[in-house]
Amino acid sequence: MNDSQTRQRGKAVHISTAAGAAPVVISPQDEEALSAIKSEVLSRLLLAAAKDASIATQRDWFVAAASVARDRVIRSWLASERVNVAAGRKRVYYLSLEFLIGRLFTDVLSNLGLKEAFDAALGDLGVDLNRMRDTEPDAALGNGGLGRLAACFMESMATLGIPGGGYGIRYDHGLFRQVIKDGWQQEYPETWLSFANPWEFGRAEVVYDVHFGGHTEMVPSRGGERAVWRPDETVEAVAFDLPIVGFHGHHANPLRLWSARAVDPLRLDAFNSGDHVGALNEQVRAEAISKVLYPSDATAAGRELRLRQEYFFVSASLQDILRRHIETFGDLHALPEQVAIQLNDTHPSIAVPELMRILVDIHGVAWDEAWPLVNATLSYTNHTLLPEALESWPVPLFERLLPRHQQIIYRINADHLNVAKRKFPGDDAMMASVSLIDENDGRHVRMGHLAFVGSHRVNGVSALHTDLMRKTVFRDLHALYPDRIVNKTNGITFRRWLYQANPALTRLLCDVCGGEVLDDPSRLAHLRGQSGDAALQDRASAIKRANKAALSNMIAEQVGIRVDPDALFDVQIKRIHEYKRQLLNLLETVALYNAIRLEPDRAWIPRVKIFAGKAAASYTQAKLIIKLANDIAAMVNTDPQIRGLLKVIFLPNYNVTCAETIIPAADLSEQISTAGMEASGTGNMKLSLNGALTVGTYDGANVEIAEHVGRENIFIFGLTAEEVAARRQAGTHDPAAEIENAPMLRNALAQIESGAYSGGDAERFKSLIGNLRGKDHYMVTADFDAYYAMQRHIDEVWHRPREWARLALLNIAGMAYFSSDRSIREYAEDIWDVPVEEVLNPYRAMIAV
Ligand code: 26Q
Repeated sequence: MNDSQTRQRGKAVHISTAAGAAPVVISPQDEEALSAIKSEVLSRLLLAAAKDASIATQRDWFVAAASVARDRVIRSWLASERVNVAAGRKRVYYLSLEFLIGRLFTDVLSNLGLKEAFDAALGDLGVDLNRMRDTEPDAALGNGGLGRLAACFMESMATLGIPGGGYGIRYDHGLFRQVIKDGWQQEYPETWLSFANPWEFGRAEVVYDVHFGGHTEMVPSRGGERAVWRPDETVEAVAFDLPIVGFHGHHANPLRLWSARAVDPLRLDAFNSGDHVGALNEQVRAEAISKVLYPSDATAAGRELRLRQEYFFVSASLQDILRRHIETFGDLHALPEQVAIQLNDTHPSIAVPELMRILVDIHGVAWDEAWPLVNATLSYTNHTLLPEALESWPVPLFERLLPRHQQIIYRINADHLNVAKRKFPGDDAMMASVSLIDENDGRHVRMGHLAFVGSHRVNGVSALHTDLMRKTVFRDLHALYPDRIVNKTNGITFRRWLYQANPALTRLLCDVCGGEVLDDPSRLAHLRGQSGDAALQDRASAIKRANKAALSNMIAEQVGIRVDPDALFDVQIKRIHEYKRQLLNLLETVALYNAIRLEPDRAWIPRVKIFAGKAAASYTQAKLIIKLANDIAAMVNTDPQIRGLLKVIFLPNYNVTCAETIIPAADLSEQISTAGMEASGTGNMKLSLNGALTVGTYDGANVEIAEHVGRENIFIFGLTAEEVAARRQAGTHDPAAEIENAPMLRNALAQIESGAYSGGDAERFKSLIGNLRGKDHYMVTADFDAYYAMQRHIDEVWHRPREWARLALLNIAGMAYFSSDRSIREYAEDIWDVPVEEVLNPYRAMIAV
C-alpha cells in the first residue's frame, strides 16, 4: 500500500513510513497545496522533460519534483536575502574544498515542511516514491569527516539565519565509486552530474578570472612603488549555486561552487592548421582544475594540481565576497565588521596572502592597515594533527605558480618573526619552529602556520584535540599568541541524522519529550528519568528492530548475505585508515571466531560485524585491510560450525546515503582510534544519537560523549592519549612483548600470517601483520586485550535486553550538545561575531566558557 492510499481527506490518518507511523492531518488548505504541487510537477514533466506521465522514467519524475521543490526554496532564499541586505547584516563565508552533501530531496522537503504533501501528491500521481528517490545521485564532493562537517554546518547556518554561505569547487567527479572485486577495492569515477542537476543554478554571468604563473614587477606609484603581478595563465571560474535551506524554511543560503573553464574554448589557429587535439590543450589544462576531487583524506598529496585547485577556488571566492561587500559598503576599510571567513582546514589558507594582495596591490591599502583587516576577517579550523596530513608546499613550486603570493608570504613572515623575536629574544629554535618557511628538508611553505598567523581565531574540533594542538603541532605559535586557539567541538545536523534518517525514533522522542524537542534538543534529557520504563524501552527496541530489518534487506541486496535482525549489529563505518584501527576490530573478529569454534556450546550472542568505508586509492595498507575484512568474511560466513553466531559484512561504496540506513540500525558503534589521533569524529555522534552504544577509546569527541551520556553508560577501553604519547616518547612500546602476553592475539596473527584466511597465500598480509610485529605505530597490540575483554563485557550486557535498551535511551538523552546548531552558535558568538536567529538560546547553559 502506498502513502496516498492510507490518506483520507479532511481528517487525521496515518501515513506509513519505513518504520512506524504518525498521524498527519490533511486540511482543505493542504488540499490546495497538494493539487498545486501535482499540477506543477506534471507541467515540469511536460515542459522541461518533454514527456507525459505515461512515459516518464523515475528520474524524470525526480527531476520534475525536485524542480518544484526548488521553486519553493527560491522564495525563502530571496526573502532572507532581501532582509539581510536591508539590514546590512554581517555575512559568514565557509571556504572548503569539500562538501559531502549527499542527496538533497528529502532534506529540502522536510526542512520546508513539505515532505508529507509531496509524498501524498506524488503518491496520487502513481509515483513509486522510494524508487524515485533512489535516482537522485549522492553528491560526494568530499572524502569524509571534514566534508560532511561542512555540509552539516551549512544546514545549521541556514537554520540559525546566519547570512552568507559556502564556497567550494564543483567537481565533475566527486569521490570515486568503490567496487569490491574478489575482496579487493577497485575505484571507478563517479558521475553525479551525468544527468541534469535540478538543485543547481548555473550563474553564467558570475565569472571571475583566476591567474597563475608569470612574474612580478615593481612599478612607480604615488611617489613610491608597488608590486604588479604579470601572470602568464588565466582560467575562468564560473559559479553554480546550490540552495541550502534551513529548518522550517525561514532562511536559505547558497553553496556556491566554482567550475573551471578555459578563457578560449579552443585555439582556432591550431585547429585550422589541422592540430585538432593540440587545439584543445589549454582547455584541458584549465578544466582539469575542477575535474576531480582529491581522493585522499589524510595525506597531503602535494601535487601541483592540488595547489591550483586551492588557489582557483580561494581567488574566485574572495573576488566574489569583496565585490558584494564593495557594492554594499563602498570600500574595504570595515571589512571585518561585515564579513567573516572561515577556512576549513589549511586547504584554503592561500586566502591569507590573496586577501593581502587584493587589499594592498589592487585597492592600494597600506600594508600595516591591511594586515589587521585580514587577520580580523579570517579564522581557521584545524581537523587533524597527523604529520602526514599537514600541508606544505615546496617554495620553488609556489614561486612558479604564485610568485606574488610567495613574496607576500615572505613579508608576512618577516613581520611575524619580528614579533616572535621581541617576545623570545635570542631563541633561534623558537624562530625556526614558528617560521612560515620550513627549512629542514628543502624549503617549504607551512600552510598550517600561514593560516594560524593570518587568523584571529584558530580552532580545534574537540576538547582533547584542541588541547593537543596547544601542546604539540602549534605549541610555539600558541606561546606567541596564547589567546588565539579556541575549542569548537563538532556537531551534526539532527535534521538529517535523526529526523530524516530515523522518522520512527523521532516520533517516539516527540511523544516522550514533546514536539518542542525538534527545535530544542536539550529536551532529550527528559528521556533520562524514563530510561527504566519498560514500555518506552519496548517501543525504542521495536523501532531499532524495524531499522535493522531494513538494513538486513540492504545487506542481502548488496552482498547477498542473510543476517539475523535479532543479532547484535556492530558497526564500524568510516574511511579506512590505520589510525582508525579497523585492523583491531578484525583481529578481535578472528579471536572471537576462534573462541566460538573452541567452545561452540557456550552462550555466545549472535553478532553481525558490519564494516564500510573507502581507502585512498594509493594507500596500500588501507586497501589490504579491506581485503582482509573480505577474506575473513568469506571464511566466517560460510562456516557451518559456528551456526551463524558471527557474520562479517563489508558493505561496498559507503556514502552519505547508505549511512542513513546503517546508522539507525546500529546497536554498537566502533570508535576505536589510537588515542590522540582522531581529531573529533562525527560518526560517533550520529550513532549515539540513534541509540547505538559506543565501544571506544578516550579519543576525540568520545571523551565529551562519555561526559554527556555518563561515563558508566559507554564502553571505554585502552590507552589514553597521554599514555600513547608517553610510550612513544620513551620508546617503550614493545609489540613483541604485547603479542607474547596476549595468546588470542598471538593466535590470530599466526593464522593470518600462515595464509589461513587467504587460501594458503602467506604473502598477502605479510606487510600488514609485519607492521604490527615491528613498530606497531598505532598500538593495536597494546590495546588488543582490553578491547577483547570489553567486547565480552558487551556480550554480557546484550544478554540483558532491558539493560541494553536503558543504556541506549540514556545515550540518546545525552546527545543534545552534539547538535551542529550548538557548534555554529559557538562559532557565531566567539569567532564570527554575528547574531543568530532565536532570542532563546537553548544551548546557553551547555556552552563551556
Ligand atoms: C590535503 C592536501 C592534499 C590532498 C588532500 C588533503 C586532505 C584532504 C582531506 C587532508 C585531510 C583531509 C580530511 C581530513 C578530515 O576529514 N579530518 C576529519 O575531520 C573531521 C571533522 O572535523 C573530524 O571529525 C575527524 O576526526 C577528522 O579526521
